[in-house]
Amino acid sequence: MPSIRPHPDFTSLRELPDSYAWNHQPDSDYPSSADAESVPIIDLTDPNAVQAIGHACKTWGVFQVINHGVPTHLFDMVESTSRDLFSLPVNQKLKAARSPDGISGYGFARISSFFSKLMWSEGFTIVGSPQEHFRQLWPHNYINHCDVIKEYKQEMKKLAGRLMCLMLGSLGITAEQDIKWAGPKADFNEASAALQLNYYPACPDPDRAMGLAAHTDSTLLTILYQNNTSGLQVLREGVGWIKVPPIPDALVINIGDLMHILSNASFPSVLHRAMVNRTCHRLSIAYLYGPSSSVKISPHPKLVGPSQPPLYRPVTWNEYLDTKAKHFNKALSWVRACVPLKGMVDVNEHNNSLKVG
Ligand SMILES: O=C(O)CCC(=O)C(=O)O
Repeated sequence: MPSIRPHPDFTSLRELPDSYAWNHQPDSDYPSSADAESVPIIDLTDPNAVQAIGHACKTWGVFQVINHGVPTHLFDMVESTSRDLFSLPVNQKLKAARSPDGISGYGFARISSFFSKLMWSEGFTIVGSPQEHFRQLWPHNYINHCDVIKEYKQEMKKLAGRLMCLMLGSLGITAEQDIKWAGPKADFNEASAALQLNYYPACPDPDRAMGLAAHTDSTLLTILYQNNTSGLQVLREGVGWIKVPPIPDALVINIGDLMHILSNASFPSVLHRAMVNRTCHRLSIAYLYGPSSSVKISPHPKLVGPSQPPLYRPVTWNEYLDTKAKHFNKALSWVRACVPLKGMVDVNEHNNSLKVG
């Protein structure tokens, strides 16, 4: 992964360098019918939230949640830590650079190696404690920033456990009875996660640039916070790219590849990308949530039967990440257990054939 080569100082560029110029034509990406479609917004205090979530997961693979219980001040704090981080001088940020075979630290988008053009963004990945890296970045002030990240991750973990119960509940699966790895309290306490901070500077030629290329997440689910600048788009089957506008205090929830497997393809993992903006920079913070390392994810037995064979073989998160690192958006087809029955469509394969990169 080309994580060490620094980006130029984005703020000094008046033109888009050729290495950042993508060949896409954004206008043709938006069919007029896209205007009528918008990603569902679900109020978690609504008594019908389970049904609404089930419907959104099946038909979109993405939705926004409001009234989720995460305190607003935490978004302000994590946004402020991210802003402080990305506004450091490049040489300072490089002290916490992701190592060539590592995951944590500062660098280009990790999917960069699959594309010939560069993405107009910087990222910082946190797995476990960020203390060692943060100490390099802010020798005198790292503890406050570590505390913010710790608190944010704790809140996200609680919300992710709750969302798991709601999503699975919509499929008739009860965490307490049907998912051993949900733990004795059925709160998915042993789950693993990474936090991905993304920064998209303002760009002199946004129509030709790409913030983060189209991809699905390798997670069970992802909880995305975006600041008040738009940029996120999801691919809607048969329609095209749909913008996901920022809503104050809302969080975007994406279905990831592992949930697609666990649901035996009932839930599509959503293809998404981030575009950039001429005047405003954008920040997003993705909580990437998956099972603990020993758990094998496979289609749930309740969703398998004579007319519904298991479509995927069991995989751990690490095995799947290795497959994704080799095959990127085709990784799901590498863990296929059998050919789909006549008439069944694998939405993910269909998405991949529509638009990747
Ligand atoms: O910035 C965004 O809106 C998308 C971020 C994302 O897809 C990711 O971090 O994987």
